[in-house]
Amino acid sequence: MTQQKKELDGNESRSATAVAHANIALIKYWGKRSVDQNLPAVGSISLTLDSLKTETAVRFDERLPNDVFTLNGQVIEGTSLKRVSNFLDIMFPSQPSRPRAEVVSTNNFPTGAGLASSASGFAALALSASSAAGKSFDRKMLSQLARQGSGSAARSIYGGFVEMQRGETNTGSDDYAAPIVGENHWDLRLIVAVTSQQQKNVGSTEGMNRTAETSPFYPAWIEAQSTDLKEMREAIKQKNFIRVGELTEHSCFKMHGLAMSARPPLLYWNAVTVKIINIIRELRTNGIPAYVTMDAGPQVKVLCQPDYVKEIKQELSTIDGIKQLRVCKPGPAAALTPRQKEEI
Ligand code: 2P0
Repeated sequence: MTQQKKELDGNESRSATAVAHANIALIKYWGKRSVDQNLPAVGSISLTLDSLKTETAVRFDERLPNDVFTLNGQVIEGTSLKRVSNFLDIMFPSQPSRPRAEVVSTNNFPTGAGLASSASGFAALALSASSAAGKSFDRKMLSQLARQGSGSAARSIYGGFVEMQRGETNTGSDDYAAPIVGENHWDLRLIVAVTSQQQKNVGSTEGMNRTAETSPFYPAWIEAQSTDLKEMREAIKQKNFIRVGELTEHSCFKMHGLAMSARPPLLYWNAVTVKIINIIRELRTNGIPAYVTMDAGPQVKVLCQPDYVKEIKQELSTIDGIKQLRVCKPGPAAALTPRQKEEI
């Protein structure tokens, strides 16, 4: 994104296509210090995944009367379209009647089901839309932009292990992600067990806000985060698998305990989620190092080393109700595709 491009003006149409990969938080983000600006109340650390991705093509066209958003071949309207339109508005702050856009997006995994589709989605949109609009944004600016679409999307701008920092300013000028180590630093695996393809009942934003307003544990969650982040950063750099695994589970169960303590409580798991958690704990007592993490949905992601994948998959295959198992490796940063500058 260092290349200078002419910004969109006049009667023209410009397009760009980008791919971004989902990321899974090892140290979780939950809670906002500003809802309006989507500023996280805590930092977070994630791993970008190679095989869960979103490809998004954006075409700005002065002749379009409205934005059009297609996701996985379906035209999307209502709140999701509004979220995309609001995001595009941010890119034209001095232009109240910005050119409308056609946004065509494809996820190669279930959408809105706790598999970080908004992370890869808004990261791909930030990159494709800014490129199509001729804006020369560096990675830091892209991360800030993606964050305004979805907090976790700030991390999907980068590959490998990534840290999102909680800023201090009112504007969010210091709320952005940065890489800790790239995707080639450490050959780990994350086995994603899909237990439900359904969209979650309570979205992350609503869940976070409810938690912040009603959980008696929320101040303690905020307080402890910097220690978790520091320990995880060090464990990743040292490639200390057991430490990374323990910290991953600690942050995950702490986040879910926090969410369960909201009023009304948030419970993102189903019976299969719990079965998987128990199987992994059992495997560990039998000497197989593996650790679970769950997000705002019932899917379980199992962190392990490559040598144990076969054995863990075999154990998981004994559980009824797992719809899909996907083995992911550390993945790359968001990137424009070769079709990036299709002029219509
Ligand atoms: C995370 N999650 O760190 C945490 C853990 C889910 C559980 O970030 O409101 O879609 O759009 O900023 O990024 C999912 O929430 O939330 C999320 P918004 P987002 O990955």
